[in-house]
Amino acid sequence: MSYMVMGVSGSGKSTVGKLLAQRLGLHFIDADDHHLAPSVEKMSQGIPLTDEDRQAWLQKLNHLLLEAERTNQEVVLACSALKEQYRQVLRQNLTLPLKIIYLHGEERVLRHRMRSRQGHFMKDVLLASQLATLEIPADALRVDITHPPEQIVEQIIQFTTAMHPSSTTGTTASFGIIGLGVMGKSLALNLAGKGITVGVYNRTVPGVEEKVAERFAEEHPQQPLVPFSDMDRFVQALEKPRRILLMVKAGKPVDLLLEQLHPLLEEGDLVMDGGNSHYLDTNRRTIEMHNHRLHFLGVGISGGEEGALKGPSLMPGGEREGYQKVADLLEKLAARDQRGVPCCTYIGPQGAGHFVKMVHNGIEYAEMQALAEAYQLLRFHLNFSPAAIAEEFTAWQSSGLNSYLLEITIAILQKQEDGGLLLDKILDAAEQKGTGGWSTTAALDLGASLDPIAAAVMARYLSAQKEQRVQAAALYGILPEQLVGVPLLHAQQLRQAYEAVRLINHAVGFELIRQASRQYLWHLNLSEIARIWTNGCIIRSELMEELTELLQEETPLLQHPRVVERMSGLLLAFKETVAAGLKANAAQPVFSSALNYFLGYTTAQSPANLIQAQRDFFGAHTFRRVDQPLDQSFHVEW
Ligand code: NBP
Repeated sequence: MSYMVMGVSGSGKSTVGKLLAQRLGLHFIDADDHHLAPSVEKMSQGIPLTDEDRQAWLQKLNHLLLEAERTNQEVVLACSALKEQYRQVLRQNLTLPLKIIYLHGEERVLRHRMRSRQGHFMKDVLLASQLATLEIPADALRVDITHPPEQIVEQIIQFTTAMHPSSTTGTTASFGIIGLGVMGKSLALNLAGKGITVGVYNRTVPGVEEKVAERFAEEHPQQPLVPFSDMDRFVQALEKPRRILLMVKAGKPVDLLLEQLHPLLEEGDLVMDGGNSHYLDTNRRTIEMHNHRLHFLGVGISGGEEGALKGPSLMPGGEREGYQKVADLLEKLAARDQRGVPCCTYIGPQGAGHFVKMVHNGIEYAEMQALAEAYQLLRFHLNFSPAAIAEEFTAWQSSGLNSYLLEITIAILQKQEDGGLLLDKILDAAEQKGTGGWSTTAALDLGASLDPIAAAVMARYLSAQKEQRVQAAALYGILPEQLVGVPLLHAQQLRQAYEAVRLINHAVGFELIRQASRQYLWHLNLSEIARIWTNGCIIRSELMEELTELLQEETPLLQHPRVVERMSGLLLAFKETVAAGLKANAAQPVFSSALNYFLGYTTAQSPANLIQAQRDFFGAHTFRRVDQPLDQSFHVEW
């Protein structure tokens, strides 16, 4: 097979191409050496070439490739080949495959390289026009140019090896993924697209799931994916220490796979569970795998299918030593924050990664429900059309409330099907997979308040009782009342209430993490957790950027001076929104429980003294007195 190393000027095509040719013992062709004289002259004057200028040059290169093929010579061609139509000319009449290696670099890196290059005819002013012209081939092996040329070439060779595993004698993959469902496939493509050879395995269920890995690799012939249906061969094909990510359904399948895997592994190998496993299961599995002298990480992954493909937020927890063995790959896999730092950090020991992912999902539940409640008020009580709500939400985006969930809500409100809103055709019964409920249980176990998140979980359960709701609606005849024209509520107040709800949702979520950190001695860094949630994950938002800074201090979020000032300014609109909404028959589980939580949280003298008195009255449970030392308990014959 021959190769074409392509990319814009400054990407290092010639260097990488030449080195690759040397390593593989192939003939090297540098396309720059074959430009016609008028084109070289034009380029040195900073004049971009036209397609017409390029035509004769591309045909000349195509002849060279055909000639190499005719004489059974494999070659490495270094050529910009920016457009698909140029690549078509280059490939014309070739019968053998021409593997495309695309050298990818950010503009500032390319510009810097161009400026430090002496005596090359390509002016750096042409770079912008090249980048505008570039059509990245979907089937190319994409390699990041920030690595040294030797490393890039190594990646390309690994890729070749992966494509032809039979030509190798041992190791073929740097990373292994078990479970090729939605997430496993996307994560494999993410890593493979970065030049990492990924061994992929999926179970075989006769007649139902057969050759899943093989079919997946066949669908992506240009990616360095090495498929296996045999667990033993899969394990043997991995570089040591082995790094294996399980992307299977949480629960029993994880235990079954670990049982199957551990006898095949060697001391120091690492297994990661990337599914939404319960953190207590991860605690247990960490110990079990440790006893087998294996490393184990519970890796929370957020971002859905698209995030997995383009860069998710990763929350790895477990033994730090295990993390260090895979940090390079996980950081490559992850999204980047605003400063270009990977949205991946070592979270803490045991099941800390899965705990944090669980709370992420809890916050996600409350954020989704809050948006649903805002939508409901606008649509059914303030008479906004779906298009007007989308417009209103778009305005919210530019007033500090931007978030991924708000973005997708706007898109949902605009999605039409057969001339009507698709949303109106969706059954109003929310489903769930458990993580929101687990957060609530964890809060109960840890003695933390989680009101709006718990309310969001319960709201989903209530929504799922569709039949009973329809019957009850008919029995009571309670209908949404219009708030239009009534000076009780308008969209601006609702916006402020929504802002307050979000602050509270996040505050309770982070407090739950703080509580777990204290109780389990995990030493979690809340600010760093907020940072890795600023991109790649479902709850990424402008607010999360701010929380990264606010959480650097130990102060609970709702007591941070900036939050106190903000909440104080929002409170009136928040109360008016909830009051008006309830009065107009709008159920607002998250809005109202967030408000209740907030009012309770800011009440210095609560009525809990009465609770204590009642407990002592009927059960002699004792109470503490404000006029006596607090380490003493009292009982009274009531
Ligand atoms: P899918 O349902 O798409 O895929 C599940 C995978 O688990 C399939 O490869 C399936 O194999 C495999 N599997 C099952 Br089910 N039972 C197995 C067993 N006993 N042994 C071996 N493999 C088994 O799920 P997904 O959406 O890719 O999610 C995978 C994990 O990631 C889950 O824990 C999920 O909660 C978590 N997660 C999902 C998302 C998301 O947005 N989807 C985001 C973050 C985390 P088969 O093909 O042979 O049935």
